[in-house]
Formats: sequence, C-alpha cells, structure tokens
Amino acid sequence: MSYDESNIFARIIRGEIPCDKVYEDDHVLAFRDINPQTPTHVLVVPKGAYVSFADFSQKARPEEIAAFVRAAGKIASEAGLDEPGYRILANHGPDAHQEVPHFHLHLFGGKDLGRMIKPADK
Ligand code: DGP
Repeated sequence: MSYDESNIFARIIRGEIPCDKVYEDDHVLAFRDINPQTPTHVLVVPKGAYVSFADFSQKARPEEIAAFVRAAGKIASEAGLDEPGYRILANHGPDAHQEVPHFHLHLFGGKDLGRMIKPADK
C-alpha cells in the first residue's frame, strides 16, 4: 500500500488538525487517542511517512527506530505506568482492523488491562 499523505495522522503531524499532545521530538509525535479505551490511551506516531509496522520496520532509518522506541518508553514512564504496568499494541492491516494508515503504537494503561487475548477467542 502506498502512503496516503491525506491520512488523519499526517494532517495532525503537519499541524492541520489539533491534537492533545503529550510528547514531541524530531522524529516522534505522541497524543491522546480521540476515543480512549483506557484511562491512559496515547498514540505514539513516527513523523516519517510509514503506512504500518511492516513499512516502518523495513524502511525506517536506525535513528528513527531508536527515537521511536525511546520515546514510547519515556512516555509510559512519565505517565507513571512503569510500576502498575501498561500495554503497547500496533495494528497492521485488515485482520488487525488498522483504521489509520500511518504507523502508530497504542499505549494503554491506568487500569488492570486483563489478559491480552481471552482464551475463548483463540
Ligand atoms: P488503529 O485501528 O490502530 O488504526 O487506531 C486508530 C486510532 O486513532 C483509534 O483508536 C482512534 C484514533 N483516532 C482516529 N482519528 C483520530 C483523530 O483525529 N485524533 C486522535 N487523537 N485520534 C484519532
């Protein structure tokens, strides 16, 4: 899939649409999800034009990958989630119901998140 420059996260990164920003550096922007699923629900987004995890993992430069991983850890720590715990998740493609075609991590926390996948759903 080619990158769609008009996707909603591209527009947020360009400053065309507002967001509730929690972190920014040269390579990363993080902001609160518009429809939070948990008390803390932050989207960690690389500024580069990557459609999904597959695209990011194959094409991002080492400094972009390092900045992204470091930022995700820092955001979780600064949200006070290291001790109680948190979950990070990335949806890639149709089976995962990826809605926005710009790679992002979801950071969930602030409550007991339960098991990742219910045994009955396997
Ligand atoms: P995913 O299914 O992994 O692509 O999740 C996309 C998430 O993006 C979903 O949890 C809702 C969130 N989202 C969609 N549009 C906006 C927006 O305009 N602003 C913010 N802050 N979040 C959005």
